[in-house]
Amino acid sequence: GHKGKCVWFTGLSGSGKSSLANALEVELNRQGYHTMLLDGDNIRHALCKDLGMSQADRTENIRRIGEVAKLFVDSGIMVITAFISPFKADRDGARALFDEGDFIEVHVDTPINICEQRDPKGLYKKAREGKIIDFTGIDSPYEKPDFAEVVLQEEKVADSLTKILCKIR
Ligand code: GGZ
Repeated sequence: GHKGKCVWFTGLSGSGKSSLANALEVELNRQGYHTMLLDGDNIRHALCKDLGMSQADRTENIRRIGEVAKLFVDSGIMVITAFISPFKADRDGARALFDEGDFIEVHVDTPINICEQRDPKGLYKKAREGKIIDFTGIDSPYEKPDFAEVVLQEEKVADSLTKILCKIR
């Protein structure tokens, strides 16, 4: 394809955003799409390493990610972003940069108790102990989307990918 789009994952820490984003990238590559995955590794540790987890810093994080995604989309690349992006206004700000239909919001709607059970990095435990403050879902809010192009609720990865690919076409 020659037209880029942005697949914007949102959801709690441990919801499965990163795994799904990676699986989506593999599938899109298999289908011949040129992709760019924006995640903590290439954004939080690089372009946004000056930012923390306050509301203002998260807002600025998402603003920069939206602008970077827009640049790649304009060059014809399929962009996948995997950030909590907890604030509705910030996600809508990113959405506003794109043409209608080019921004696909994917809400990975895994309940917090499941995310906390998984706790792959032990962050929920630390947040409960007060060793991490401003943790999303514990003492920092997550604003669920009122409208997302795709809502995923603990489905098989293959089914999730099918739903997303449907919206890309
Ligand atoms: C939430 C935090 C926090 C706090 C560190 N709250 O699941 P992870 O570990 O690998 O991904 C989370 C990531 C959050 O960064 P984002 O850039 O996605 O957040 S935002 O979109 O709100 O800007 C989590 C880890 O960093 N982490 N501290 N306080 N998650």
